[in-house]
Amino acid sequence: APSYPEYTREEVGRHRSPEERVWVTHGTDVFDVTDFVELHPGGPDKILLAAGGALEPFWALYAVHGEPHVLELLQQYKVGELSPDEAPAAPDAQDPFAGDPPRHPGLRVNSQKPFNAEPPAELLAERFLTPNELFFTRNHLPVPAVEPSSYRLRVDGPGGGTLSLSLAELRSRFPKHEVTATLQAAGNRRSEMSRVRPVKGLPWDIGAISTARWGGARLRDVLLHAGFPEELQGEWHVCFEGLDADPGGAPYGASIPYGRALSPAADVLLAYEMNGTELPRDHGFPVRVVVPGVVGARSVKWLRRVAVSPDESPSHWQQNDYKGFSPCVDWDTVDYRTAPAIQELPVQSAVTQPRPGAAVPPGELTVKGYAWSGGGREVVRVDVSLDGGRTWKVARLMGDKAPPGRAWAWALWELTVPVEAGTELEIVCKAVDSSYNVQPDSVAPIWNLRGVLSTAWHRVRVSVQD
Ligand SMILES: Nc1nc2c(c(=O)[nH]1)N[C@H]1C(S)=C(S)[C@@H](COP(=O)(O)O)O[C@H]1N2
Ligand SMILES: [Mo]
Repeated sequence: APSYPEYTREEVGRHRSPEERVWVTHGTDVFDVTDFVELHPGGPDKILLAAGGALEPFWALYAVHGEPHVLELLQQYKVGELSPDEAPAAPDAQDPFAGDPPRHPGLRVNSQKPFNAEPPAELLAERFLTPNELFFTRNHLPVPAVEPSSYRLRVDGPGGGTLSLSLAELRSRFPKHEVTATLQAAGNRRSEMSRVRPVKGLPWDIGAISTARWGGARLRDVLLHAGFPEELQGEWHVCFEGLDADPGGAPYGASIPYGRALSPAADVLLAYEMNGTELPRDHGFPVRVVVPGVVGARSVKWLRRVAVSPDESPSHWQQNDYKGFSPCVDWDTVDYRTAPAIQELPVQSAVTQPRPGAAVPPGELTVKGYAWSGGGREVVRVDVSLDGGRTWKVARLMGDKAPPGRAWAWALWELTVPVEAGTELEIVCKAVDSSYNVQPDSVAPIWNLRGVLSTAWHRVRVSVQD
């Protein structure tokens, strides 16, 4: 057998583009796949996501790679082996984030501690259900370590008593209900807003949105079991607390109106399953709230307590964050008491393919993307322009028809159009929901200091190769 040179993972990591050569690893083998990039059946953009690192986490997402001929094909590109004395880095005992779970290397990380990351746009709309490993993660604090056998959910009852539910009781006492729902962060597409004027917040691109099939108990069933009525007179809220707490001991918290929590049509879950498996640690293991049609911030993860109150959650994240303001409001004048907490989100859409700055081949171009609206409002149409919004075509919507008013999941869409060599395109998309709500055409008039609710027409400039 030929003997191969040895490389460290760091050395492999320096080969991430066709200019620096494209190296990947599989097992302990190192491959130079530069010449294969253009031949990749899934497209060059997809294989480049793995450049400089291991293939396995990506192959795990796409079953076709499991076939033997794929490994055979790879073998011809072998250039080396990983050095056997590569030791994993020792965890730091002082670091509050040292206990965070491992993550998929394909995620685009916006902040490591706390962990905030989005799936790469190239993979975002490839699947109707986002694989758990790629589902965007929005953490404010370290991920709590929960021992499932000692986990208890506390529900404060109406008469002052409390209900304490183990994970086994939550699973066995209440019927399992399944809902396919998209979660979107309030700050999705914030980076487009910062280009108008700086805003405070994580620089999310278009990927702070993902879709899963959630399984769990209905919040409604648990509250009725605790003794709450179908309806309460006046204003009431259901408040949630997470097991993650800031250094002062304040837990992450949020609330939703009582009516939504009790409505059988609102499908609010205490979820313990995500796409058929137990919740991953980053997404709230062992139990999280899922509030379909509502901003992600209300879907409290690592749920420890549910309470009913005449007031909204006292949490910082309910009171002094996740609210929208006029472009004229700045950090000197903002008064968080004057604006309602964001609940249902406005209609949204984005182009996931091609990516900004791409040079696409002439002939036929397929434009792909997602569209979604809050409050269960179905996306009824997506318009796409290739000339900056002067002329339009209607995209083909893909997805299952939802019951009226309960369209909790996004629609993926695509449009194939002829494109001429040597031209510049400004691709634009905009969605229409079942209430005929539309997206604003530009960002500046909806700019706000926190960079939330960024839903302007999505614009992507590309050139067509000669
Ligand atoms: N306990 C707890 N719940 C939380 C958060 C958090 O930091 N702690 N982040 C919230 C926000 S702002 C969003 S957008 C969603 C993100 O859920 P995901 O990480 O599963 O995508 O979780 C929400 N629930
Ligand atoms: Mo969020």
